[in-house]
Amino acid sequence: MVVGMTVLATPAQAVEDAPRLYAEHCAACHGGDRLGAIGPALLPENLGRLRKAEAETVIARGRAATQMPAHGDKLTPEQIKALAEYVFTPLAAVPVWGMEEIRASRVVNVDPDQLPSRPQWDADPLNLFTVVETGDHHVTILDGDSFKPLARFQSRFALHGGAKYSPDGRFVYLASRDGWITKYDLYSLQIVAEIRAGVNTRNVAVSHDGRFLMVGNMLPHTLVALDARDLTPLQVIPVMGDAGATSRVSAVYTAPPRASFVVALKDIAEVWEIPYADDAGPVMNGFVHSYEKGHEEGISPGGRFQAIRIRIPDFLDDFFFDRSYERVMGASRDGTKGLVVDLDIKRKVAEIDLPGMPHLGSGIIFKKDGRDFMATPHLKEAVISIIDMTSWKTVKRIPTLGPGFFMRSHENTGYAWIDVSMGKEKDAIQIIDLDAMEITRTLRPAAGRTTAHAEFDRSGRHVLISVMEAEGELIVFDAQSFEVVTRMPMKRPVGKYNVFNKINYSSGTSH
Ligand code: DHE
Repeated sequence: MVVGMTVLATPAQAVEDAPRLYAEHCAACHGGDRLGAIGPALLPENLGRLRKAEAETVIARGRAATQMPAHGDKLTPEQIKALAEYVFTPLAAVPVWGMEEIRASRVVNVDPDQLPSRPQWDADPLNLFTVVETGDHHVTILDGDSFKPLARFQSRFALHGGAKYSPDGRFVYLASRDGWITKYDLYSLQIVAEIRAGVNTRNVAVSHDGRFLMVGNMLPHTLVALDARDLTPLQVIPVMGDAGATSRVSAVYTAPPRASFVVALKDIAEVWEIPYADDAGPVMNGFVHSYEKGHEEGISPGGRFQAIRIRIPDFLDDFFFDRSYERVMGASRDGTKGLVVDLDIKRKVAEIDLPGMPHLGSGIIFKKDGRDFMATPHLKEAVISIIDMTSWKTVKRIPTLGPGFFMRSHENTGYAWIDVSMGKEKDAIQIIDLDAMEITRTLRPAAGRTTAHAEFDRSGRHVLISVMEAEGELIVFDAQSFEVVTRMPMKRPVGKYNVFNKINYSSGTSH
């Protein structure tokens, strides 16, 4: 039997044929090596949470608002299945993506010296939100007072993680799972430069002085330092342990009071700290040598960015810092506990009772009776844990309607907003009274639809929540009365990031 010009194959033949089918139908846009070209990389790591069944639908029907065409009239269901299987198969070897490839990928759209010195619009520049809409891979820049969009532009495929701002809040940096880093100017509403720093990237951090970006990669196993001004690559740092084993980067964070980047590693039981101050001086044990000579002269051989290794008794992920940034909490790989590592004395100093896979990265700090407490959701348990940040004891476990992903608060509110989207009641948002340490209200602003990820505006008066569906919306609440103020249709708005809260390192949001 024949469909179009294609002879129908048995499932086994289709699987055998997958590389040829890929070369014929996919390689032109996604790259012969599956590392991406005008289309995104097709590797299991980059496809993120796309399920195979969803991938089959995209191959058959195409993807709306992108250049991905439908192949359902050219390929049989078996062939489509085999292709989906093929793109979910890891590559046999870690691809090369070194300084040469990174440098060659850089696109500079505007000379940074030619950018206007003032915003080209009328709104509070510190009360903007960057909203990442993964439904059609766009970003909306939203005025946080009028709730009107200032701009909406196409992003790279599958942005992930928080948008990061320059310290003055003027530029926003975005990272895609495919390794693209985008620098966007909020004053003139345009992309300044882009660079592909990895094949599969975890996230990007911005130094507190705004000079450097550090990109953490899953593929290859590297960290990449960029000049924040125009994204010139400065240094590629191989992520390698003592015994020569390499590791994926779990995430890279900025520790402003220490003028350093702190790195969580997936496959090596170490925490890395990378100082970036000009007078960082010789760092302690375990230099990590890099491929490139230092961008600036006179700093340690091998490059400006040198990692200090702190050996720890477990693999740690998903970091959360105390206010001083001296102590970092991490979740153990088996998801049963947390560890506290002191970056000054360079060892584990406490263990925290935290079963159920805590999602520390979206935790918050709040004060009660003069003490700092940290609250975190859990990905696998319907509970919010409250930890005393002095004794590191879990002082309360607040039961919720389900396990959740994100949590938010603000200095001007006594409440924290959580989702329970990892459980069955995906449409519920719960509000915790932080003083009483109890749930005080449950909202269901979009019955039956996945609702998650809160972010406060600059003043703490409003809270924005996402309905994370293809035809989703952003819902604005009054933070005091919990009433809906307005709703805006959006295409799977995943995350939203307020400029003021981010650049001031609000204790109620992620950094
Ligand atoms: Fe995320 C942030 C890891 C799946 C939406 N996510 C982060 C960060 C890490 C991380 C390390 C912090 C980066 C930063 O901001 O600098 N995420 C992971 C995973 O390991 C996980 C579970 C599996 C994976 O696919 O990699 C995962 N994340 C998801 C999703 O499925 C989400 C809901 C939708 C999506 O688009 O992928 C998702 N992650 C987010 C968001 C943030 C994030 C919205 C930023 C949170 C913030 O407010 O700062």
